[in-house]
Amino acid sequence: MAKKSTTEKALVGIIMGSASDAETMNPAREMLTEFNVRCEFLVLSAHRTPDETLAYAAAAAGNGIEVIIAAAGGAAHLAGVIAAKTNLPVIGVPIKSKSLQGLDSLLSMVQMPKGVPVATVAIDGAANAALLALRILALKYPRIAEHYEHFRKEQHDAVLKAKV
Ligand code: RP5
Repeated sequence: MAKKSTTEKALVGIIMGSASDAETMNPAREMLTEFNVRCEFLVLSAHRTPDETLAYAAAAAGNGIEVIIAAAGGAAHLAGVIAAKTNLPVIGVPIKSKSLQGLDSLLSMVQMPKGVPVATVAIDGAANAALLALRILALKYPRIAEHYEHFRKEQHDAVLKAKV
């Protein structure tokens, strides 16, 4: 497939609750890069930097962001707090925690109250979060839709070619 130019501005915000989440979230950044979609990749905490988190969420759409991916572990309120302050689609990634292996993160994130949706993916599901963001963007950007079809075909062919 011909290489397509990368979007000029960041369309996706990847936010994580701690620098310790960055390694887990790198696959999301890599997936978006593979699709030539720019992203912001930054640490903001619902609990440790609440004012900055709310300010980011409130300004994101005006800054050109179209989808937000929010990752947090433990008492994982980041995605929900961001969703409370923006109308952009918010995808939550529950991060695997040391004490409860991410079950705490998953349950904190997935049980949003009616009226404030967060699309929660699997524990540590960074790549799928990016793919879901790309599917949302593909509704607006034909070249992302085309790239996604190519990705699906490659995945399909790889499964059928697998030697076991
Ligand atoms: C959450 O607590 C973060 O998202 C991270 O997953 C977890 C641990 O954070 P650190 O104590 O490593 O900063 O807020």
